[in-house]
Amino acid sequence: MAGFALKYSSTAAIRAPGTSPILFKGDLCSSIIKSKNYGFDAVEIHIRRPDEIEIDKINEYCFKNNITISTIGTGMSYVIDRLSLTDLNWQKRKMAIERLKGYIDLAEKLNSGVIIGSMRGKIDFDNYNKHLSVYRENILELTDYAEYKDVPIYLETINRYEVNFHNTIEEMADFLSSINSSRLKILIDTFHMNIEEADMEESIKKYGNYVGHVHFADSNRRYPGKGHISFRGIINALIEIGYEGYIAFEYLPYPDPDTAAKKGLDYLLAIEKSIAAKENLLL
Ligand SMILES: [Mn+2]
Repeated sequence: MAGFALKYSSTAAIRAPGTSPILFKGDLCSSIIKSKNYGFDAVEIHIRRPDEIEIDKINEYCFKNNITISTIGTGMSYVIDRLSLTDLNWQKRKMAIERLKGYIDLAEKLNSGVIIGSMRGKIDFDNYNKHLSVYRENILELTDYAEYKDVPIYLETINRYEVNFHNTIEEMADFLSSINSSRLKILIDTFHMNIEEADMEESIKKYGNYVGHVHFADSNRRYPGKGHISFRGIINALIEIGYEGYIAFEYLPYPDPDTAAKKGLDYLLAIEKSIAAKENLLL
């Protein structure tokens, strides 16, 4: 957004339950136009299968409206199809890998990144080492493929009630440094951070080099400003680390998608404006 430091993405899905944290539902091309009209810089699309969208049409709409597809959300492949990278059944794991390679192929064509969040799966602690070892193998295979396709992968740090391992940014950063791929970064999500991080701003500053993508939602998964997270602090931390990626609005479309989109954007842009004004005063 002109004059502002940060870039914002809406979230869109063709189909999703009303209770999922996605702003716009229905035809993706309409959501692209809507996002542009609200002032978003990009759209994050959440899709179940990589082959369910018309790539050329999406690219054409993005080009015409001067907007991009920042990221592809893959959570539906776990929520609906139960595909995960920690599944101890090798056939299911193979299906998860194939699905994710499909998302990477799509991302290459849309010039986007791929999110791996829920697809990390849930593990049982009696088999912790087995789960973690197949997980590592799978992530290595996917990062190799992503490097070859030149597509970034964003591994999401998720709270313990949804994914039961690597819940803090520190744990995720440790895992990433053991993988050591230039295409693998962390997706930080304020809703999850609010549950897991001792100090959200400090974590962002400390692990800034690892951060590749950001999800914004307030403490209650509503639009920023509707809960108790300090977005001023978060925005300051992101500016301080020189964050250049996108911030996607992954929150509940309450009371309705349009109000939620507008209120969230207005709130964050007002914070950015006041930070910029303060900086000018100090000069
Ligand atoms: Mn998220």
